[in-house]
Amino acid sequence: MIPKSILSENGISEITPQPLTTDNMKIIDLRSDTVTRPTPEMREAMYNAEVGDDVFGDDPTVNRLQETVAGILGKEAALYVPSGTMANQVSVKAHTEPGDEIILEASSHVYNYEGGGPGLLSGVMTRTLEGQWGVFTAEQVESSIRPSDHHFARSRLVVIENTHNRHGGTIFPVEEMRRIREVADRRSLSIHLDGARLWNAAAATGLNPKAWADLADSVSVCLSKGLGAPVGSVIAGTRSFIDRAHRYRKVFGGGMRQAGILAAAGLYALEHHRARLLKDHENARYLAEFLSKLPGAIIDLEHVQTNIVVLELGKDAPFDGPGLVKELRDSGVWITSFAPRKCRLVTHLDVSWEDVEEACKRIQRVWSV
Ligand code: TLP
Repeated sequence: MIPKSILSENGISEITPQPLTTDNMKIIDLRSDTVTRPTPEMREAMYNAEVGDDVFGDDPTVNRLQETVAGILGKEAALYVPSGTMANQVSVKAHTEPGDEIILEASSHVYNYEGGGPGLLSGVMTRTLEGQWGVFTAEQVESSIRPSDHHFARSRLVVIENTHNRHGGTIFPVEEMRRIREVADRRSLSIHLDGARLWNAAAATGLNPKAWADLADSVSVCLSKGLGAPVGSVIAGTRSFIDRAHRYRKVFGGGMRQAGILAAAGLYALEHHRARLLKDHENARYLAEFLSKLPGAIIDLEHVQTNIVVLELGKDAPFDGPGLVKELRDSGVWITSFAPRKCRLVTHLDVSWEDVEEACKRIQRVWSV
């Protein structure tokens, strides 16, 4: 228990995060599901965490988190790392040799948002595939594999992102992944699954996360997105792969000491925040349906499958992307723009149903001015 001394009279912890406000207006932060702050119960789990030095392998809470995630994903071993980016980059490094080529979707996180990590950290070339809503096919993979000839880079790894961030939280179908697995086996490639939001794919489909994990050699999952932990991702794979990854985690500076304090939040999140992701999906759908009725707003409702809404601004829309971000920010609704006429709205643990309704009212006002 958190000691009484840091509890206020009503028993609510004084460290309970207060809603962000500006000019007495509650801010509804839809920029990302990474913005969540730990709940009082999660903070209590962190407070009570047993810790040790994880670089020596001594932190019991980190060890428990790793075993738990390996168990959920049906892998031999797992490794706690500070971020999703490190999880992906350590995995690319552990699968490849400099000069190899990795095959990945053109809008993927690993290719677009990780600072050129594959080139910088692993010395690999990238071969991008144009997916449909983030989904590419086994045929595309097969035709992008280079001949085995000393002129060419060695095609080594396929990276699949599920759910797909830039394509609006879309789910990679298990069936297509199985076909890609067959090509990978036949052509000696490995598969890394960037499952930062695999939990959302599982919640939305009712499938076990193993349905995808079984088809990948390595999987990275985030604890600090929809699950609401403050920090951390986990890589899972075979024991020998995780041994290699462990070495690169150290090299990349990701060895942490009493990290059990953070891992405890991850364990709490896995236990308590997975089922509730469906609420975020319902909220995203409501938001998407509302937005789709606004003049000039273009939303493909079929592809709003989880907690991310991509809003395209057509020629009748009153704003471009950055313009809408600015207007809404002044109204206390925070969103992001990732292309001149595209915005992203993400629902999460810190956005209630009432917040979504309120956000719709504010968006309606801004749109009508
Ligand atoms: N995505 C962030 C930003 O970097 C864009 C976000 O707000 O969505 N894989 C996927 C699919 C991701 O969406 C992200 C983060 C990561 C990996 C990296 O995770 P972190 O931020 O923990 O390094």
